[in-house]
Amino acid sequence: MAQGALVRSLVYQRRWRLRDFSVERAAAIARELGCSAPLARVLAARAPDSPAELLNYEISQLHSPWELLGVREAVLRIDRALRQGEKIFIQGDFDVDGITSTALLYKALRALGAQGVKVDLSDRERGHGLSDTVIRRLKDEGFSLLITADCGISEGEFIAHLQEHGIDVIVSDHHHPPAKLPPAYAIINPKQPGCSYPNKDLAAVGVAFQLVRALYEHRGLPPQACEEFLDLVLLGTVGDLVPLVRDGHAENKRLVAQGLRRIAQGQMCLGLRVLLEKLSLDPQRLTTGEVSYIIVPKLNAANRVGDPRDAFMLLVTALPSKAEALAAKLLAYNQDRQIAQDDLLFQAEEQLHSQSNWQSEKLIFLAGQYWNPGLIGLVASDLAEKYYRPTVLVSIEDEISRASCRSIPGFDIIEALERHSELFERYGGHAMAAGFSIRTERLSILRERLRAYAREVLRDLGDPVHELEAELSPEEITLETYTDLMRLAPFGMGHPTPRFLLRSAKIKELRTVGNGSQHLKLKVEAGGREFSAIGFSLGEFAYEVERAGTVGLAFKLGCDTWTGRPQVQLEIEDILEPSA
Ligand SMILES: [Mn+2]
Repeated sequence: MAQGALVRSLVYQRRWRLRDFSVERAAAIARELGCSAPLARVLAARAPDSPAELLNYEISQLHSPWELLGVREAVLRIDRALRQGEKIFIQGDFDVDGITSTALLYKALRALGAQGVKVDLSDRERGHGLSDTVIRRLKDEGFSLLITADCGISEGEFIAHLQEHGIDVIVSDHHHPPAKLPPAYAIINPKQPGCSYPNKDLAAVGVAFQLVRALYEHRGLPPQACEEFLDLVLLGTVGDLVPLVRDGHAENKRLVAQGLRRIAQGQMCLGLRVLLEKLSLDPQRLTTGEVSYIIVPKLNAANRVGDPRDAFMLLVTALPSKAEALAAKLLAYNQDRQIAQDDLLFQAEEQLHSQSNWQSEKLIFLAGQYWNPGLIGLVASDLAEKYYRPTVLVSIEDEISRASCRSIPGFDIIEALERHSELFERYGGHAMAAGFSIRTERLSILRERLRAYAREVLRDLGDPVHELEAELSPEEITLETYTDLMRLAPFGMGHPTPRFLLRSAKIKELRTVGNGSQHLKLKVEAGGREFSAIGFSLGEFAYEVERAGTVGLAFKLGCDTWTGRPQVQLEIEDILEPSA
């Protein structure tokens, strides 16, 4: 299998491609950094021009917050508000990025002595961002400064109105800016035109963190003073699915690594400590996988089936009894969420399979009366992954319906929506995930237009192609290689755990293990060596694998500590045709 060539899975509808990288560059990296050949191959593929960047966690290497356009105006305005004792209002979004940004700004302003800081979180009924109710409250209660967190960039009208009434607005956001920016006092958004901040992928909590770093510096506080907020930065950054690494730039990964380091040292907010305890997660070994699959869903369950303020309060409370009660509440919300999500997924698939041409359409578009707007995004994700199609799920309501969209690589969903912007009441989001509200009578025209556009853009869409990072020879499959590769951790969005190719392995022993025989446990032989391997969720393919005899393996390198003595283990992702 040459670089770039495709090989087929023997058990799934998937194709695999061996990633391109320069062999010479990999050799040079191994020499320069004194690392193993396998690690050098991964670095040559992911960051050929800045390999050391991926191994660097120094917090001092974060970009200067002053590079954010608008941050100077914002800092001076907040400083004035603090000195004059103005009432400050924070409007935050309701998801985990929104509540962590809001909690971060709230805690920082309080730490700087602000007295009358008040917070509002959007909810699904009112939609993201500002609302008439909030605006009335700001005027009635005499607020003179509003700071947004993870919202605001698309709210020109509200913001114009506030500015006219003498309330200054500072927008801190990271969503895709509209063509016409809001007339705010200051806008901080790395994606806005003219902003030279190099990391365009900051989560909103990263934007809030940089704003606070600049504010602290301006007020003469030591830089370390901001580090207490890194637990929040970790949660929001992982929770919002922003890439940890892009084009060799790794600021988000650095923020996440620092958050994990602080938590491992026991430094985190009380609410998170209590939640970790309830979930039996060990702070010293916390991984990004646990954050995204275990912790974030609990914090988000509050906005999906309960009240997002419960999740926010958990992150800011200093009272142990309150933290206990709130964490318990989040776990209960999460159970409700799980049941309701399964039910909605079932309904959605039933509708999909009843559509006459569903298999040939390139975009899934489903709509149901009063589907829970808090769950349509999750189910859209499930469907987009399962059917490998961009997916739009609409909750049909009387006049205005709401929808969530999830996409696949090669189809920029926010761009697709933008082409029909005249149809929407509101819309916003990113390339892979977006949402909109629309007059219900326009749904059918939108469906036809989006499908037509998808047919064009995704004309050649085949089975998904997955990437193999590099090949490993049997001699390279060792504990030392595993340890060296772990220098790349933490892994996550845009920076996955490397997956390798072993060209040809002979199945020596095979059995199914786990509840319902869902996993495969194997002994394989390659190059005269024997390795143990585990294939999670591959149990149902035991017969095919045994019959194949000799196979190729797509795998991650793992470490088995079960016997007490750590041993290298192949974590099999897929069983491939053997390749020469
Ligand atoms: Mn966000």
